[in-house]
Amino acid sequence: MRTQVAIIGGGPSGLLLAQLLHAQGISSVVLERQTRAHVLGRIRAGVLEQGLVGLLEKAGCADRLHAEGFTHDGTLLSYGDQMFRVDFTEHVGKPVVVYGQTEVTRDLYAASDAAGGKVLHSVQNVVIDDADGDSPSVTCEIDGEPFRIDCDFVAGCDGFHGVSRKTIPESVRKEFEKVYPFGWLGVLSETPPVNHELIYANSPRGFALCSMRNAKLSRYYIQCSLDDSPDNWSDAAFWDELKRRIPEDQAAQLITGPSIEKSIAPLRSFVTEPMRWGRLFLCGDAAHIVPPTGAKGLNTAASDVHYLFEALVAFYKFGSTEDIAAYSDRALARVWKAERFSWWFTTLMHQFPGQSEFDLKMQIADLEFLRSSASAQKAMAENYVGLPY
Ligand code: RFL
Ligand code: PHB
Repeated sequence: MRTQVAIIGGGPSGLLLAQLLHAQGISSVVLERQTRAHVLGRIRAGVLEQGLVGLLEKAGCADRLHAEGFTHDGTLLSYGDQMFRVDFTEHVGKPVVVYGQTEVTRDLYAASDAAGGKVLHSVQNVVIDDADGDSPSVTCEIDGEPFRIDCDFVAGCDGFHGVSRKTIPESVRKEFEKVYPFGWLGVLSETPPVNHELIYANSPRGFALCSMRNAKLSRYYIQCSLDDSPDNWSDAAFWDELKRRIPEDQAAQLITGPSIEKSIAPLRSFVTEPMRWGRLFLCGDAAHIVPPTGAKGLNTAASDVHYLFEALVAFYKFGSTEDIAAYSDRALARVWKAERFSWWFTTLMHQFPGQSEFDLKMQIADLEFLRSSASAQKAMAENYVGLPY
């Protein structure tokens, strides 16, 4: 089979790129290792920057997002008994939208189905060949049968554990990593959110986050140890611990109920450079990971998709290779700023094993500065709503 762009990975990056290309008449095939049901069963991001909303509009799949998503003009931060609000619209004139990644992915699949898009599932043993030559190809197995795609370009949208990044020779690739000594235990429950905005809480017992998917579906996280397991946490124990980590008045109004999903995610900062090798481009989690504090993962994946889409359109419409050559530098310039923000916000809000009294004082001083300084709030808001593409 032949296509213009072979896309490895049918998560949000791969599906969004495919839809944007389709709207420009550029053909693609998406190869996804899992079933569609598996991809749609993953509970992940919940906060979308305007940049991602704009891309979804351009891809023709933002109708449900506009109907069901919630505009958030600010967020709450707490430490000790203090709680304060950072107002995004006041400081930078832009809100964020709360709409689950699962729903974004569902909408992208629906748009792909409507457009007759080619998304092949349960694809095994993907190998990318000749990515640094003029005619790359991708081989794999589908239902045990060999399958080959010849293409002009390969987009590696296959997440942190995919094959695309590892296709770039080690002599070319440089990786930067920071692993945090804790994880997030997340719970999804069919209960109304405790507050109409998100609450990021720094407590002596560890970080907590109160988030949501809609008016009847809440998403809560608590910092946990890396060797912990969701099986160690009954629903009652989770709610008790969450209540101890958020301000008393919020805990008093928290409505609890049975969890419908419970999982632990490790926290990591990771970047690989470069993000292009010949005709292979890395996009999203395949190239970088942020800790979830600050909600930058999916949004940074979206900015990669934007730069890659622009580069491919310039190539196919005008024969220009300038943007293709610039892709890695352009994407990385924004990626590193999102990495910095996510690292800063994670460091500010979590308890670190072995943290000294001095380190704790620094966290509190940083939080008090943020609470009292309009310019510090503006800098936070600017990063939270998303830096320009
Ligand atoms: P994905 O979503 O991992 O999709 C990659 C796809 O590639 C497939 N794949 C392969 N396919 C073929 N062959 C192979 N060899 C393959 N290997 C893998 C996989 O099955 C998968 O379907 O990467 P993508 O598309 O780059 O999207 C990135 C986002 O998923 C990720 O950055 C966010 O979920 C991170 N994240 C958040 N980001 C935000 O912007 N805002 C948030 O509020 C937010 N909250 C979160 C998060 C991530 C979390 N976890 C669990 C990691 C909260 C959590 C708890
Ligand atoms: C979520 O709702 O899953 C969520 C929200 C904000 C974050 C991370 C995760 O910073």
